[in-house]
Amino acid sequence: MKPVIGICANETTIIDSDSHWVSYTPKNFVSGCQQAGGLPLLLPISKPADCQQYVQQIDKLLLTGGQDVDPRFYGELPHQTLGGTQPERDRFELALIKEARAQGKPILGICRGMQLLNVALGGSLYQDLSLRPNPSLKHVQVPTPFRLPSHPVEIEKDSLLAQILPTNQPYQVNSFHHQTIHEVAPAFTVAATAPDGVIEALENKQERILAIQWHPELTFDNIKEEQGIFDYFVNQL
Ligand SMILES: [Mn+2]
Repeated sequence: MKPVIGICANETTIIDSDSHWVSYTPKNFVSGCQQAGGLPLLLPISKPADCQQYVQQIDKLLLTGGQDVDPRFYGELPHQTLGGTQPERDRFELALIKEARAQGKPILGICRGMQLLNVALGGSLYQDLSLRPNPSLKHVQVPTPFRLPSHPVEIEKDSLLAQILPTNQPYQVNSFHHQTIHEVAPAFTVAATAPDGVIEALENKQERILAIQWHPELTFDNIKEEQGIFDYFVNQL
C-alpha cells in the first residue's frame, strides 16, 4: 500500500471575483508526492470538526503555500505590510495540525505551511521581512524563475534535514516569502538558516514534523536533493 499523503488545498475563483470557486493545490505538490511513491489526497478547506475524520484517512499531512497566516492566531493586529489572509483556511489547517499530532502522523510544512506550523505550536511571525531588526536578503526572488535557487542556507548537523541535504557547504534554495519566523515555537529546533539570520527550516524529530521555508515543489525536476525532500517525507519521516 502506498502511503496516503493528505495535501491541504487552497481556494480561488477562475472567472470573476465571486463565482466559479475551485478547491485546488499547485500540481507540483501532487507530482512530488507521486514521484516519491505516495498517494496524494487533497483536503479541501472544511470545518475544523471534520479534521478527525480527515486525518484518519491519511498517513501523513502536507501543508502547502499560500496566504499569510492571520496574525490574530499569534496575538498581533494586522500591520500595513500584511498580505492577503484567509482565516477559514487557517482555522481548518490549525485543526488538522492539532489532529495529526494527536494521531501521531508526520507533517511536512512548506512556506506558509512552515509559518503556520510555528504558529500552531506557539511561535510567532514577522508580518513582513522589513519588520526584522536587521537587514534581510532578497527573499522574494521575483522575477528570477523559481526553479533557480537564489540564496544559500546552512543546514544544521544532526538535523533530520541533514539526512537529505549537505551540511559541509552552503546549500542553495529558492525563495518566495515576505514573512518569516519571529519567535520559534518551544517544540521546534532550527534546522536551516540563511546568512541574514532568517530561519529557513524547523523540525521536531520526536513528532516527525519537518518544515521548510523554500519551495522544493518548484525545483525537484532539476535538483535531485529537492526531490529527496519529498522522498524522505513520503517514505521515511
Ligand atoms: Mn528565503
